[in-house]
Amino acid sequence: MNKIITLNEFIIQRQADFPYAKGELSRLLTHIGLAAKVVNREVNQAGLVDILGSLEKTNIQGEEVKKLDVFANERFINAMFGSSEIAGMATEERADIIFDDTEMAKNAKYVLCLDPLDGSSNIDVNVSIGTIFSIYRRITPRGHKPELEDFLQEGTKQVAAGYIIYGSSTMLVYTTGRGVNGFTLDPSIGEFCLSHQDIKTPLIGKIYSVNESYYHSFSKGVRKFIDYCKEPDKESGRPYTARYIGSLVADFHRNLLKGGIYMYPATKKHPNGKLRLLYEANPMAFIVEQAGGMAVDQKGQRILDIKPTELHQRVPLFIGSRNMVEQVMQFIEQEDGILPENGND
Ligand code: P6P
Repeated sequence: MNKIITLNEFIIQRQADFPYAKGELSRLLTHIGLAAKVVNREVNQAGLVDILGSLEKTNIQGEEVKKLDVFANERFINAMFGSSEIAGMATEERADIIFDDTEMAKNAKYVLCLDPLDGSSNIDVNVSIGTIFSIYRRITPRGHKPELEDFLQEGTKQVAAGYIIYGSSTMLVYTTGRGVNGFTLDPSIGEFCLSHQDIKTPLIGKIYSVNESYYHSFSKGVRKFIDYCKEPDKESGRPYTARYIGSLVADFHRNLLKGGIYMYPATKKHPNGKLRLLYEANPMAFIVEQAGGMAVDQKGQRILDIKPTELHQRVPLFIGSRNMVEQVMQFIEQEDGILPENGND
């Protein structure tokens, strides 16, 4: 019988990969695992306790705030500052960066960008949702509170990124730049156990994930690619399969394992797409590239190379199997030119 390797054992084993790290990153990842277990418990009980539904208010994004959004946000904030390894955080639920005015936090090495509960509109109907995190080394001097520039770093500067998917089973998937590994929560022992070692996404995908209700609002190149996915063609295995759950973490995770592309293109309503660069696109781009995939914006620019200018800036996202990302970029280039117009009338 294979030996069970828990998340903590794995992190410690891999710590040798980071000679410069004296265990801070390991402790931080361990605390993320702890926060994930707490949120998982609430997500799984959500139907039983008064934590479903809305708080009848909107967040800074103008989106309806679910009770679980706030719960997850607060749990991760507490766990992260409790790790004493984080100087500050940027989360979807807060307009500005959050920091802990203690000497311990001011001297911490890392900052964290977080989407505490992505896809939470699905929680009331029991569809998988997730938490997405991205970790950077701060660039301003330690001993002081972090500044905005600590968070506006290119995605290539991430030291770690990952997500937790609260689904039929709860998984934590992360990378520190040496491959992607997945851990499944074993509720009987309350531990995340290594279940998907060194994940590689299929280079050839046959699943496309996009909200087709916006079809007429997409650029011509995007529309042409969607038409291409639907055209029967035995040789290339088309029509491809359409799968869209409306929860990035769930759609991304399925495509990561099975191959496919997730797209959130520019539309009239969302000229820069809907997904945020810092705590959705960048962490998923780090993971998919480590797994052999590709992630670009609608100009074909590598997501990880984008220099952020705002904390909550949005970016069009095309992410997944290399062949499908290259295919859609060819349609965009030939139909829309290099800088495609945003959306159609
Ligand atoms: P739409 C959830 O709000 C989210 O950020 C992603 O998880 C999901 O893929 C997308 O938005 C769904 O957006 O416009 O298709 O409902």
